[in-house]
Amino acid sequence: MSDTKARASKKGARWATAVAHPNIALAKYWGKLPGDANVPAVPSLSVTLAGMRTTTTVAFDATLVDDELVLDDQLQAAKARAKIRATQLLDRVRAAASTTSRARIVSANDFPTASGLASSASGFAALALAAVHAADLDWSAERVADLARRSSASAARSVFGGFVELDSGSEGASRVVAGPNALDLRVIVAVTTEAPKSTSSTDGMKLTQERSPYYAAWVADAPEAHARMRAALLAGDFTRVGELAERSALAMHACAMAAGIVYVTGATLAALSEVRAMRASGLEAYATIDAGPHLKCLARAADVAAVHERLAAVPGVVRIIETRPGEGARLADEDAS
Ligand code: 2P0
Repeated sequence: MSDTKARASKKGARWATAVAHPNIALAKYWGKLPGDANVPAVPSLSVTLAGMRTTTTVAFDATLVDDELVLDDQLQAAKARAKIRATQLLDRVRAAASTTSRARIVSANDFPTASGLASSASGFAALALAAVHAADLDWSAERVADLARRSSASAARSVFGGFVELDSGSEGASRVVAGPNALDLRVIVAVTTEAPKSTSSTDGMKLTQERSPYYAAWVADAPEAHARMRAALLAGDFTRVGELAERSALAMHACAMAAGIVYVTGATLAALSEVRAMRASGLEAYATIDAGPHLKCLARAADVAAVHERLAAVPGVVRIIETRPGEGARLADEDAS
């Protein structure tokens, strides 16, 4: 269905359903600029991952006295972090649409929520797109991404498909760098737990900024690391992208660890060792790790089966998810996948 037709058919209905995928940063962001606009302190470059998805419906309803958020079948308490952030996003949409209606949000992930698999990225990207359409606002993807970024910075990147960058600086804008087929890349996720993580990204970043003796060095290094990643990606250089991605992840974690923030577990480190053993044995794979204990392995399409088998055998790895570069956020009735 075309965008125009989708909007026309929803006119007056005041609800919309959107789907979005998580993304993982190949060049990481960690830390925020001062102020309350939620702008990253460093630029980042990510890949949006088909193979995991969030589906979110927003329905404005004038009879509701408060917004409601049902996340993975659980009604969230008024004080829950996700509920507060969702209401803040809806407040921005209500202001733009000149409405006071509260909304019911029903959101579901087909992968572990809040455990470092970027569920807040896909969650707020899907929420932003669904809310904007439910309110009948005719916004560009860039404006939807700006809305999503204010709730969770990495969510701006999930609005777009393929390889996406998110700026630091006053604007915190995001854009596509290259389409999903720009690089022969697959991402094999080694899930190490289904449980939520103990320290949120927001809190982990704040503590890192306050306490890490290496934070200034991280901020000084990251723009150049991002520029090198961008160049390697545009050159189609898988090896260089992999090397830079592993370096970025380890630099981020080293900086956070120096502040006492430890997201990795024994299983994460065992998986990292296995990825390095793969390389030593001629299987070219690289590791990246986000604000949680899972390991994401970067490999070429032809090597996915071999990487899957070796990661699945690592003690502490509970299951494997195979993903590939995918599309950005879209309305459910435009979803062909
Ligand atoms: C990233 N992460 O670039 C980095 C690397 C996790 C590790 O962005 O505070 O959900 O909600 O804006 O964007 C995760 O943090 O943080 C993240 P908030 P966000 O992908």
